[in-house]
Amino acid sequence: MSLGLKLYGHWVSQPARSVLWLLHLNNKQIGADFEFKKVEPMNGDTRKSEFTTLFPTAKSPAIHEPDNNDFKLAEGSAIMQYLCDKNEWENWYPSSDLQSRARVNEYLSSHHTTSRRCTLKIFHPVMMSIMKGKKAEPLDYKALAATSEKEANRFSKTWLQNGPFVNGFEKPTIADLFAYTEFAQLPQMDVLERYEDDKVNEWMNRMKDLPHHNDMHRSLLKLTALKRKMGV
Ligand SMILES: N[C@@H](CCC(=O)N[C@@H](CS)C(=O)NCC(=O)O)C(=O)O
Repeated sequence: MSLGLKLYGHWVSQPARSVLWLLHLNNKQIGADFEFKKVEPMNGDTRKSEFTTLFPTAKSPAIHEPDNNDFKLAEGSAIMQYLCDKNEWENWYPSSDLQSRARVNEYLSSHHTTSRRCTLKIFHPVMMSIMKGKKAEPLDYKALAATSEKEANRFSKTWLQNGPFVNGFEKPTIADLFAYTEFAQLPQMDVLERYEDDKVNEWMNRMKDLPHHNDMHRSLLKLTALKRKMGV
């Protein structure tokens, strides 16, 4: 039986977790409402031809709706925008108020050159060190923590000054789901205990209270347990 929607991704991937969280927050369950197809970026799965023929961007997350004109879409933010529009999840991505929608888009447009640096500059070296195990060069965690503080501080000054959620919203939107997986992973992986910027910590606490938070981050915490065991 086709469930209509196939989501390709991995639980450790930040944008994949944001998409999975959005689906769960809207009562969409794996196996009941959509199919979750695990792709392991570290094994090069996203560069294999079975994946790239469907998704030439060679990155996950990506979705496929075989019964809907064989629709295929990659890029976490584009997927979240599409799912919200299609399912009328107005509270996560406003459609009737153009200015509210534009404020969500404003954050999403900046994400890859700002918050995403948490993954590129900090998460990736930690991940590589877990993968190399004993052969890994010791990481400079002090420097990684300092970089994390810099990114969090910039995020706070740009996006958390005008309200409890990103860009002045009273309730979380897909912008928060997208940003959270970037910033939360650093304390989750022991890069630092908490951020110096209280606005960031308070925002993270509000996000932690959302349903399904712990389920969405279970794999990352398992990875941290492995990292601790290996002493890297
Ligand atoms: N801009 C993309 C980034 C996606 C991305 O970086 N995906 C990683 C996993 S987190 C990936 O598939 N990497 C595989 C590779 O680079 O070969 C998005 O926001 O969805």
